[in-house]
Amino acid sequence: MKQCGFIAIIGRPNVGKSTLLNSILKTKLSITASKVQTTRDNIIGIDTQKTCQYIYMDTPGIHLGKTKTFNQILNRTALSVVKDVDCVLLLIQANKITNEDKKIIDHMTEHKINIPVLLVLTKIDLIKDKNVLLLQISKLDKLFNFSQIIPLSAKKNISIDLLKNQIQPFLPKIDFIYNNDELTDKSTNFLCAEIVREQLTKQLDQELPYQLVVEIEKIIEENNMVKISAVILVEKTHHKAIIIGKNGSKLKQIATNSRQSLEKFFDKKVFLKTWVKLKTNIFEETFKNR
Ligand SMILES: Nc1nc2c(ncn2[C@@H]2O[C@H](COP(=O)(O)OP(=O)(O)OP(=O)(O)O)[C@@H](O)[C@H]2O)c(=O)[nH]1
Ligand SMILES: [Mg+2]
Repeated sequence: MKQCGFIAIIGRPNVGKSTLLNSILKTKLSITASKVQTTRDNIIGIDTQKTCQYIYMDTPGIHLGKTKTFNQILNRTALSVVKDVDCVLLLIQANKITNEDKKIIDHMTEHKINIPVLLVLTKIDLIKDKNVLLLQISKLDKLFNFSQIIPLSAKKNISIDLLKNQIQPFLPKIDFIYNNDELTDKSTNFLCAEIVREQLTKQLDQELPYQLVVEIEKIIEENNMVKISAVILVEKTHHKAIIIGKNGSKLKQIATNSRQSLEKFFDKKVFLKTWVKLKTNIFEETFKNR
C-alpha cells in the first residue's frame, strides 16, 4: 500500500527551512541566504521513495507581531498551508531560541492546531555542548504537545533520514499525487528568477532585497546552451543605482554568480542577460493576490 502526504515546513526567518528542504531533496530547489526573509512563496518539493511520496512545503519565515505589510503577507503565505497538511515541521534553531519561536508556538496553541506537529531543532552542528541541547529539548517539550522532537543539521546531513522515518507514519495511505520524477510545482521560470534573486539577496545590503522583484522575460533552450533574459524590477532610482554599482560592477558580479548557479541548475552552458528597470507599484502588483 502506498503512502502520500503533505508536510509543511514552518518557523521564524533564517532557522534553516529552505536548507532542510534542499538537504532532504539532495537538490538545491529553494534559495537560501544568511539574511532573514529569503523565501517569499510557498514552494513544494517532492521526495518520492518506493512506496512513499513526501510532499514538502517550504514557507516564508513567520514574523508574528510585526505589522509591516510585507511581513503580514509572508505570515499569511506561511500559515495558510498549516491547515491543509498531514503534519507540520516546526523548525527552531537549536542554538538560538527566541521570543519569535515562542510566539509561533502560542499561535498554534491559540488556533488549536490539531495536526501532528514535529519539532525540528536545526543547526545542531553549531552546538558544542550536547547537555545544552538536552536542556533546550526538555524546556521546549513542556510548551506544546509535539509528536516528536528531532535535533538535526541540514548542513552536515545529520539525522535527515531519521526525520523522514519519523514523518512516514503521518502520511495517509493513498496513491501518489505527483509523478515519480516530479520535483516541484514551480515553473522553470520561477526557479530561474529565484536563482537570480538569491544572488541579489547575498550581495546587497540588508533592506534592498525586499524591495525588488526578478522577472524572467525569456528562456530559450538550444542544443547545449540556454539563453535567459532576467529583469530586476525596482521602484526607486537610487535602488537601481545601488544594484548597478560603480561602472556596472555590482550588476556584473551578480550576473556572473547567477549564471554559474544557473549552469549548475541546467547542467548546460548559460548565456544570461540581466538589466535593472524602474517600475512603480511592483510590490503591490506582485503580492496583491496573496
Ligand atoms: N551551521 C548551519 N547553518 C545552517 C544550517 N541550516 C541552515 N543554515 C544556514 O542558515 C541560514 C539560513 O538558512 P535558510 O535555509 O535560508 O533559512 P530559512 O528558514 O529558509 O530562511 P527564510 O526563508 O528567510 O525564512 C543560511 O545561511 C544557511 O546556510 C545547519 O544545519 N547548520
Ligand atoms: Mg527560506
